[in-house]
Amino acid sequence: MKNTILSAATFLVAGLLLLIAAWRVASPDSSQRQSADQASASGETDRTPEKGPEGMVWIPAGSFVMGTEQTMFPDEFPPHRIRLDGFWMDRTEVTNRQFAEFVEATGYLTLAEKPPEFRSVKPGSAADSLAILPEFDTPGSICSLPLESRAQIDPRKGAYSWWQYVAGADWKHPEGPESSLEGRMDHPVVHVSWLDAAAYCEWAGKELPTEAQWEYAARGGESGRSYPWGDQLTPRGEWRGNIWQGEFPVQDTGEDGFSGTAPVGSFPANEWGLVDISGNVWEWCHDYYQPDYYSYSPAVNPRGPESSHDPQEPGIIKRVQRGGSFMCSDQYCVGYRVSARMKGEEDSGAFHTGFRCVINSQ
Ligand SMILES: [Ca+2]
Ligand SMILES: [Ca+2]
Repeated sequence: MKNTILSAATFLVAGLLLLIAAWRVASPDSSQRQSADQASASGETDRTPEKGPEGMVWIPAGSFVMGTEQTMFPDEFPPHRIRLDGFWMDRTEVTNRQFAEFVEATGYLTLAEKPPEFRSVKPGSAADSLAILPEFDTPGSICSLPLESRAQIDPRKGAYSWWQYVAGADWKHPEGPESSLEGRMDHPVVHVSWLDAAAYCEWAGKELPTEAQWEYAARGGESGRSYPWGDQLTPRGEWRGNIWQGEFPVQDTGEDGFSGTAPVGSFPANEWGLVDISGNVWEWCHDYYQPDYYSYSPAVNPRGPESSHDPQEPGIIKRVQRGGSFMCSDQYCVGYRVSARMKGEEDSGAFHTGFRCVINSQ
């Protein structure tokens, strides 16, 4: 699990690449721009169910172009047409209130609340021989610590200067043992691993969205756009999601109204009624992560590769994360682009990572 710290460092590399790429994403490829057609994967016309589960919206069957050419990130390439059946999706990220109901009903303990173990290491890999360092051998999770200036960034540590393992940080203590959920029950739950999110979904009778479902839903029926709300980051000067403004990682000015997480639904929904699909917190998807999956992904209802493979950390089992978070800025991560892919080891959460669920129609 402590490899999450290494994963956090990849944000830095990714951020630099994205900075280079940022000029390219400003004008999406109009050749990809088209509405999803409204036919199910089996070819039958999709009918919107009259009434669905509470807090969920119907995402109609259709097809779309997944991925983009407008990127320097090879894992978003090649763009390819995908057809999906319709499904229900949570309108919001799962909130602390909802997660508390699950914990109250089941007594579930998240992994951040338990003694650390390596649960996401591939047997026989080089990582299999790693030992948990003493300073990490206590329950906790990953937080970004505030810096007073960029002078506090240690060049030898890089992103480790602000991403740190905090003992006692968990979903009930988002910034560590002195913090609480007071006033934050309608904020998205954080510090949940993929395994925790999957446990919640099973209890709720739901599933994590596949990566294809997530991107299709985020695009709201438009294949070529950069963001869930269109092609401009701030149309008419308005912020449409909770991300980072100001000098990263020193000062989040909260120009969009929020530093840190926001109550779900604080920003307008996309065409299909989804809020915070980009920004606020990263969202776990069902799929294992492989950077080249798009080159051989099936065209109908893809559910991800059979196993994970991240060349940067081949011994670690990783799942896909989508949508960026309140920590993403145009200086650094731009993970709030609808095509942007991220990965995280499946046994680790962080203070900017949550999830939402789906119910499949079949
Ligand atoms: Ca913000
Ligand atoms: Ca989100």
